[in-house]
Amino acid sequence: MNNGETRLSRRAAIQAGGIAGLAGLGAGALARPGWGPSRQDLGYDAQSGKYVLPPLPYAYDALEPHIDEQTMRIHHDKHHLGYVNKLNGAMEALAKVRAGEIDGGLIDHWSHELSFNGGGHINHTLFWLGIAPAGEGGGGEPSGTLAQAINRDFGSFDAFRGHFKAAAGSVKGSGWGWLCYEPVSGQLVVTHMHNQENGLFGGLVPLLGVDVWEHAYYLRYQNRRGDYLSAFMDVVNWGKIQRRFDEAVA
Ligand code: MN3
Repeated sequence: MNNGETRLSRRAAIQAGGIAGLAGLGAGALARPGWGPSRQDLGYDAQSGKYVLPPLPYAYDALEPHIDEQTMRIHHDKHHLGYVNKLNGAMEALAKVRAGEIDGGLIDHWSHELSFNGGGHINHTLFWLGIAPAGEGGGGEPSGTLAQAINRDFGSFDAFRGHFKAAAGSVKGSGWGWLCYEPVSGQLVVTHMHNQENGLFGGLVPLLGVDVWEHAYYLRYQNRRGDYLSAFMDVVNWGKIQRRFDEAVA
């Protein structure tokens, strides 16, 4: 899966480009992995310099009956917006700390606010874009190189599906289940993360995430997290996940 030539040429370009090359790498890293064509779609408005709540790419009721309209409205418009607002607030507060306007002893508090709400914002953005209504890409099974990689690394799609659901289902409290690309070994891995931890900072490239905080399913599924996870698998947008995978291994 790894293309050593591409990696080498990219490294050579960075070395040749010096600081400009590093800046280019930063922009590339921001754009990975297939989150959308623009920063606006990723939840960042470069003009205002603020993180923003990206609109859903489908109607609130489009995932019925798998994920209900009321849950989608509350989850997107209230919960996700809360992460965005608190992420912007943390960035502003940290700037004030640097300017000496706020007690430097609050770095610990604002650093936690930054990582928690930053993770929450990115996780949710990936979540909304990783699912789709039936007939518009949602459901079914992956094909192409992603299917080959899943078969190679998990044995079969059914084995992956069981592993993914078990990892997400066994989160203690609130968190996320993830399918990720692990760039050191070049393998796909399934893992779970607690609260709003974000594997981007650990080098994992997230491909498919499922929110297992109770706000993501409790209205329709109550304590039956497994039923929610089965329904989630019926709305996965495998075409989008394939594009994220393509960019991760490029
Ligand atoms: Mn959530």
